Amino acid sequence: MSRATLADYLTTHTDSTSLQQLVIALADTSIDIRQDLAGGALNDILGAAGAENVQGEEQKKLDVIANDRIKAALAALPCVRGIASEEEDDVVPAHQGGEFLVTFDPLDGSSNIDINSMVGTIFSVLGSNADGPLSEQEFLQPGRQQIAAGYMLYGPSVMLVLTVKKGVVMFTYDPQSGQYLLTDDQVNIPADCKEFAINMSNQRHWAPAMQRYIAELLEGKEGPRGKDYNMRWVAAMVADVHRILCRGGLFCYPWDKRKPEQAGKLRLMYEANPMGLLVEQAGGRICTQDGPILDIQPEQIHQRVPVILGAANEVDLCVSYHQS
Ligand code: AFP
Repeated sequence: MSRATLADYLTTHTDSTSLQQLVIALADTSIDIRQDLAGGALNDILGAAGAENVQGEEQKKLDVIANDRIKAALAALPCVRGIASEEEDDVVPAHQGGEFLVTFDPLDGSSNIDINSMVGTIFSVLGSNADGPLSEQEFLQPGRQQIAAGYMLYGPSVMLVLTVKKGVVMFTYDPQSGQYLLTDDQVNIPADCKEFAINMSNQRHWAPAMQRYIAELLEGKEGPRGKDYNMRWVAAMVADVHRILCRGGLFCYPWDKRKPEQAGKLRLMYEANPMGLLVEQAGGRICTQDGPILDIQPEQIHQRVPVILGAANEVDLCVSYHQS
């Protein structure tokens, strides 16, 4: 069976050759990161890098390696005006005449590296027609303005999941041909589900509305929802969202009263917005307790946000509990 390559898909779904080049460059870099991961301890990629990122989180060796690889690949493209990464303190200029800004989380779920479990790279592409020196301000666009978004998931197989705002498609890396081949062009998140993902160890710290919503799911058939729910938690948003794109479900990383001044754990520009575009393009929903994430006007590049995403009816119900 002959399958479309990533290049084939891009040629037929976007007129912008520079966007095509950008996505291909990210795809090529993911193959290098996959090589780093495949060797594990043999490649000396496990453990901490010995530094913290701007958000005070310990950087793993592979966070730094993946960040450097992606930064170098994007900086080589004249269409890229600037980049912002979860692992960089500030936005990084590339080419003044470039039309794209790229934000990325080079290695989401990095606590999974040392246990040989799933991790991924998440990216978002924004436009810019500014000239002069690059500023953080240019990046602060609501998620709905993204031009493209996606992720590469390093699991038993390596997958690239993409939206150029024409639905969501999944490619699987074929080591024999060295190509990403189209394996799913019907990605759809059903409006209802029977599976949720949340870090239950934080339950006592959530807002009362979130506690009520999850408690009702846990009551199963005997409770107000009248059905049993299953639970999963990979500790890598990229893998949890991938499962939801494959078989439906709900994912939450809610506000937590231990750090009331911190909106949530996940980053708006590197995680929530790109995943949000994918989820909405697949027919799902992504919100905070107050409303759609893709409408949020970002205030700063490393901003955090509470996240409720996946099956539309579940997201709506969860949000309604917060509003009532
Ligand atoms: P790291 O990349 O720093 O490991 O964080 C991953 C993440 O931001 C997100 O991908 C997970 O859903 C979440 O953290 C897991 O958080 P817990 O530590 O609460 O399991």
